[in-house]
Amino acid sequence: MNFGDWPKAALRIVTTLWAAALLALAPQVALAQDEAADAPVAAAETTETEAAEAPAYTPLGPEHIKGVPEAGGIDFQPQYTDDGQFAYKMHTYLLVPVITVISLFVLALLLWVVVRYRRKANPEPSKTTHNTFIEVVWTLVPVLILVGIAIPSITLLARQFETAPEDAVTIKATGYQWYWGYSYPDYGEFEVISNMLSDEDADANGEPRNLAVDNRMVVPANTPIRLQTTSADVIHAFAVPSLWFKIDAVPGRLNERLLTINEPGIYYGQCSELCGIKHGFMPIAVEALPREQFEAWIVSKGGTIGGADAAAEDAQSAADAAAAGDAAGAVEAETAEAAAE
Ligand SMILES: [Cu+2]
Repeated sequence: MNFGDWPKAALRIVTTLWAAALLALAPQVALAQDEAADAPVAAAETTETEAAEAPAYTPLGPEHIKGVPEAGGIDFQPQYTDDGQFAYKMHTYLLVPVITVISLFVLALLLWVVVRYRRKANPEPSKTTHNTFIEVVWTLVPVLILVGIAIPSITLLARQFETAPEDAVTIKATGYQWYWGYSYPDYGEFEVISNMLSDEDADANGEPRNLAVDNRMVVPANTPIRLQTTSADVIHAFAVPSLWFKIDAVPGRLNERLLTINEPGIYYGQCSELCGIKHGFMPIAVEALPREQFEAWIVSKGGTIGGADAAAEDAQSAADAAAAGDAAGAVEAETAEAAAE
């Protein structure tokens, strides 16, 4: 038996079990989206006052470009999410050194065998066929290496599937042939359509060609985002390398992942599923802003701040009150509170 096979098979089984466990947890993710959409739009007055107070929105200039490919680059782009930084460290400080050491070690063994045991230098070949010690070593060491890689690898996998917290901002990216639409169900019913700029317009903006767009996907920085993707026609994929993010946009299906961007800036990505003749011309530009400026942008697009949330909360507390309407319910609630304290 090839010594490398069974540890690999074991790793594959472990990984498969993990994936199955994660899939079993997945349905919770799909339920989160409807709450905000069901809530009636209310509190228009507060929105108007807030709009008056909020600073006006101005798009970030090219000096804020952070996630962008460079000519001749061979490494990952700098990472601006915790998962990206974790993955980058695993790649740089674990995988690359392990790969390098193993490759050099195998190369050295080959060279040694070729030189030392060539026919001229070794006319009488040894008849040895077994060496228990060496066989144990060459089985155990690869197993330990694979386990050492599996631990951070499975950790990363699990982190990437973490469910967004309840107060995350929901943003839905819809792929169209061949542009993106971004809707913000927490802030009213509006969709921003994002088309690629021509080379001249991108150049005039100081932005890279084939990546600059007319309307960016504006998001809050340092805030958990429940990013959902779907498609109106064929399969697209929403991918932004510097945010460690790639998720398919499939017609009739809603995919969801948690995204938290660590700092304000502009991050470019591209559709990453061959989707037709202009597949290469539907870039993604994410603009992460501090919270107030993000809300100013929402207002500038005709969205409502807090309206849907507040209404949902009202509905929730009304439902709670109804449930706890009878005296027994009230006593139970009090007991529960006391227990919690
Ligand atoms: Cu596409």
